[in-house]
Amino acid sequence: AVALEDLKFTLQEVLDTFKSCLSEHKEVFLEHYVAGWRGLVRFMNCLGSVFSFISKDAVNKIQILVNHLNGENGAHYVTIQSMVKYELDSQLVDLTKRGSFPESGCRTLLRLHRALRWLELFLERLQTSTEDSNTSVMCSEAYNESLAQHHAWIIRKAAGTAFWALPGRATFFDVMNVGSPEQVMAVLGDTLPLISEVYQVTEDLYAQNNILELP
Ligand code: 1PZ
Repeated sequence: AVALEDLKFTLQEVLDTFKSCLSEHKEVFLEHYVAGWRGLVRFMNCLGSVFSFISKDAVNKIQILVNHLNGENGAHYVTIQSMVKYELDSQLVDLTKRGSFPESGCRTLLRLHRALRWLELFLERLQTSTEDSNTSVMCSEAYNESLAQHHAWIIRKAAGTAFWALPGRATFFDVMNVGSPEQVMAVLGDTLPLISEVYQVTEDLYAQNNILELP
């Protein structure tokens, strides 16, 4: 029989992956970043099939980055910093309108990066929530403050509809599979600063290179 534990997701693992993203010189390892995203997608899949249109897009983007990592120029993709430098220096990025490079690492990662801001805002809300807090409300507030600004109307509608299918706080905590609500809070307290740091380092890098609005 398949051990249930192998199938079970635990948020702790995912959050630990984000911890290993940053090098001592504050570079972000793409391999770990992608692994973190894989875990988040697994988590999302545990929440129900309404979220599959969201996870499909995330999986697509993860795959594009993995292909870069495993491709012949993989050595340039070890960190987000080296990726940005390589792609910009070699003119492998569409800067103002979509064209020859719809799968550049820079534009692909930017989409996940923006979603990471959503995650940060959502987890912050979860951390300060109480038993009667509404996960759908927390989720859509976080979304409206972040990702929504980059999404067309039709996507915002679809996302908004999916949010209402989110399980309540207690179930949400169960799916996280890290233990009691107190333990969930402790894990969030440990990891939120790391996610924020990964987000901020990436944000600064993209800002310095003027690539925060890649098409
Ligand atoms: C727990 C509930 C999950 C809520 C997640 C909130 C994010 C909602 C995003 C809904 C959009 C999904 C449909 C795809 C949209 C794409 O058009 C955009 C832009 O990409 P482009 O078209 O430019 O190639 N894709 C994105 O914005 C990336 C979205 C990734 C979302 C990952 C969420 C991960 C959540 C982790 C759960 C803990």
